[in-house]
Amino acid sequence: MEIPNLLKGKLTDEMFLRLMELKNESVLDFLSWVVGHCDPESVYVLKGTREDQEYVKRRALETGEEIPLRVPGHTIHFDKPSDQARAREDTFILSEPIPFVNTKPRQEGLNEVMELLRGSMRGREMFVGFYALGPKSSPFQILAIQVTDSPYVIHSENILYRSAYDEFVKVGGNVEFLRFVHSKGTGDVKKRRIVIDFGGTVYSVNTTYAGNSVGLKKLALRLTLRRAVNEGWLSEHMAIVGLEGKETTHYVTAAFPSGSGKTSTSMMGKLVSDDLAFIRESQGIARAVNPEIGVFGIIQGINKRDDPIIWEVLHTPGEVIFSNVLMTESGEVYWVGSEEPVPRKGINYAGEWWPGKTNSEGVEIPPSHPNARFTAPLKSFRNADPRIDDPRGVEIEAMIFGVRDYTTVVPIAEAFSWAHGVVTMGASMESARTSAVVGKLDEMEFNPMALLDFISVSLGEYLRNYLEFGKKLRLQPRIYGANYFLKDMEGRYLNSKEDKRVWLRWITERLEGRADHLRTAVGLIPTYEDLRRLFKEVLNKEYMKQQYELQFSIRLKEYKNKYLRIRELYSRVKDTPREVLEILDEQIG
Ligand code: SPV
Ligand code: MN
Repeated sequence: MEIPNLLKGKLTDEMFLRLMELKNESVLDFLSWVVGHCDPESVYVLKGTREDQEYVKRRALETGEEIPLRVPGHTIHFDKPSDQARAREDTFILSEPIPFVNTKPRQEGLNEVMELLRGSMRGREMFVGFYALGPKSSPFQILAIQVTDSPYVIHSENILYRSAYDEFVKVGGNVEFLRFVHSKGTGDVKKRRIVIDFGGTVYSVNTTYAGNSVGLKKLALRLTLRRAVNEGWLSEHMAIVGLEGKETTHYVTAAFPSGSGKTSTSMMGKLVSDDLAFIRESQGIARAVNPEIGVFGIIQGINKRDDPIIWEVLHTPGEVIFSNVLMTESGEVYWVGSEEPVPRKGINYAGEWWPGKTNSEGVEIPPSHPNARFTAPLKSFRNADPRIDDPRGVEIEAMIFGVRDYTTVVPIAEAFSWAHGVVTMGASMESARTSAVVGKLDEMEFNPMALLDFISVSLGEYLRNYLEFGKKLRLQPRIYGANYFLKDMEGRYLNSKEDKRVWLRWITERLEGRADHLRTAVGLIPTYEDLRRLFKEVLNKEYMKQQYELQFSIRLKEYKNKYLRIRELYSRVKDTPREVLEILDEQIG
């Protein structure tokens, strides 16, 4: 094995040895190519040791990408004002056209991003990180390499993913791995590009927002989703949470569009995952793992009363990166919805901030961006499940599909069957847009399984795989549709934030055969008697018949229109499985 001179010239002796130890030609080829094309000043190869982690953090501070805060271990990072969320318009999958997906012809997309990446790391240090998605040495494991000129990005990767240099060494030359190339570039957001090549590489340039730059998160999801569809498993945008039952813990998955209650749901039980899940069939059982080991969560609205666990993480010494919140002179942070006094001045993503400050269009700048976030390791959360690294995964008994829907969907309902749930709850999700993506707020969007932004195959193929996956299972998870956002005719929310505890308890009791149901046209709903009991037991609240009727009357006209819209969409997707249309037809009635 030989390291090409171009690459060798950027390495210290120690880094040279680290690369040699891998005994892997394809890693060397890949890195030589990046170095040749992006031209960094030097290359730091991470083994994932404590010293490496400390070095990256130090570099993040030295380059100014992170600023230390008052609480030890806490830092803050700012993205550009127009780089605060997932950038749909600038994200391309290189392939033939796929319905609902932003695609570009391969050569055109590659040419464009290569041009933007050429020399983009000049004068900067390049980091090379080795990671695993999923528990190491497990059947779920997928290896990946992140290359970036941003210490903030590699710091985030270190918090969010399992370091796996040792796995690369163990598997040696034959190892397959995903590749992520990121460069801050010139920082010109107008030239932001995120380009997904099914050859196994994702390129990202002129952006730092973690959803666009931290490769192993949503960029990897496009690659793993496609692989899952080809191999017969599921790679999903779902939390995994353990609900305590009478005798055992019941693990459930929860898919919600960003900003619609997924993280808070995952705090209401034992936390395995707050965002992503790999689900495989083993001996007839659906088993799930978290590809990640950290949380990149929305911070707006987190307060001590509603989110005590997250609150604690955000106020305890330990590793936390805040992004795009307000920082005060004394190194404190403030975010909207924290129920703390608003500081009179500070620094935020748009520079100096004071109450009433407006941008160039005269629009008031909030102290923290609505998509401001925190990055923290799972192990900091006191509800972290001890089975996070279980190589077999946890057995999934139920799947929740939740929407942000003001007009139609009942707070909680159980599907008649796996296929009914997959089609009428998962594949039929429509949800109001939130700040997690660039675009007009509150517009209703079709968002099947909360992953339309990440889908990388035809929806028909994706659903075929889903339905077939269920057929392999001896114990099919029950499926639930949830909606925490239903409003009455006057536009008032019909539920409070904490009510979701009751819906989760109902699911738990259903799984244990302790709660009853009422059969409706759209699914099985709780009875008034059970909910009255559960509201008392869980929240110590009275629950009135009238509330129940407002929340659980089936709005048939709205439902029918919803399913007509959904059917129309699927009838335009050429490879929609016939079963999907049949189930929708039956639902429309
Ligand atoms: C989400 O918005 O769903 C996230 C953050 O998990 S991002 O990485 O931007 O997708
Ligand atoms: Mn997400």
